Amino acid sequence: MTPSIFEELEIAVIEGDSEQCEELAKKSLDQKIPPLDAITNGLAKGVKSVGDKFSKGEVFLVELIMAGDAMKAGMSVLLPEIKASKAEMKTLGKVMLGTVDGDIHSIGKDIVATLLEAEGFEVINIGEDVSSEIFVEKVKEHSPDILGLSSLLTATMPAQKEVIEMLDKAGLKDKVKVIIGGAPTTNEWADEIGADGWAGDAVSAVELVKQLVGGN
Ligand code: B12
Repeated sequence: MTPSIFEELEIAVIEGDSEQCEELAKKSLDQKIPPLDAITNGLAKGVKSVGDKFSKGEVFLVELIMAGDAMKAGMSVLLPEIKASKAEMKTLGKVMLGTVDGDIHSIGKDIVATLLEAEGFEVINIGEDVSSEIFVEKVKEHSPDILGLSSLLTATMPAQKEVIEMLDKAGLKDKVKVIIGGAPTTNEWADEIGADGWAGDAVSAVELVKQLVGGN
């Protein structure tokens, strides 16, 4: 049986083949597959599979890096399409997103950023490995309605807590709603550190942001 386009995307990520990922992403668009489906059911499955193998010691870091790059290559084709498909201009609110100190994982955060933009939010993506001090400075500078903190490493989750504490000390905690996410984080962790919300994927993140902005 020939593999589906989703399986092909998954395999291309597992093989760390960036060029193939780009080609297949274009092919999926030609086949009128919704770009978010190609990401979720294809690229993300591949990257998850490599991550699982990495944690069991079955693949090396170089394979993890190649899988991450391949996923990003596919996303470079698909994310602009998500934005373009919802070109309607309306600003529902301002959301600032960043990955916390010591953590360079960007893929999940960037998907959240794109979906929020597509839904009509103004998004300020301040990147990865952002120190807690910079988060506070940027909140002062841009006054976002929502601040989203991404963390993919258990070792960097405490930085989410630190940002919230520093916002509190700076008298900004009541001025911005803080949401958190990233694979190792949970709703319980969000409660524990005093975050205003948690979401496990980009679609729920959009729902959460809408809810929080609506409740302002
Ligand atoms: C790709 C990847 C990398 C790439 C990152 C490339 C990039 N530019 O992002 C590279 C190779 C650089 C990398 C490096 C490392 N990685 Co890595 N990596 C991964 C991998 C395979 C996939 C992550 C990913 O992109 N997933 C796909 C996206 C779509 O999912 P997501 O990130 O979870 O995001 C979704 C949700 O979580 C949520 N979300 C995400 N952020 C936010 C934010 C908010 C506000 C909200 C509401 C929601 C939200 O929505 C997103 C979309 O649906 C994971 C394995 C895994 N299963 O997660 C390991 C993993 C995260 N890495 C791991 C490790 C250990 C490392 C390294 C330490 C390896 C090393 N020895 O050097 C380094 C760390 C470097 C650093 N200082 O950060 C471990 C972490 C273990 C742990 N619990 O601490 C994992 C789990 C692999 C494993 N099983 O061991 N990694």
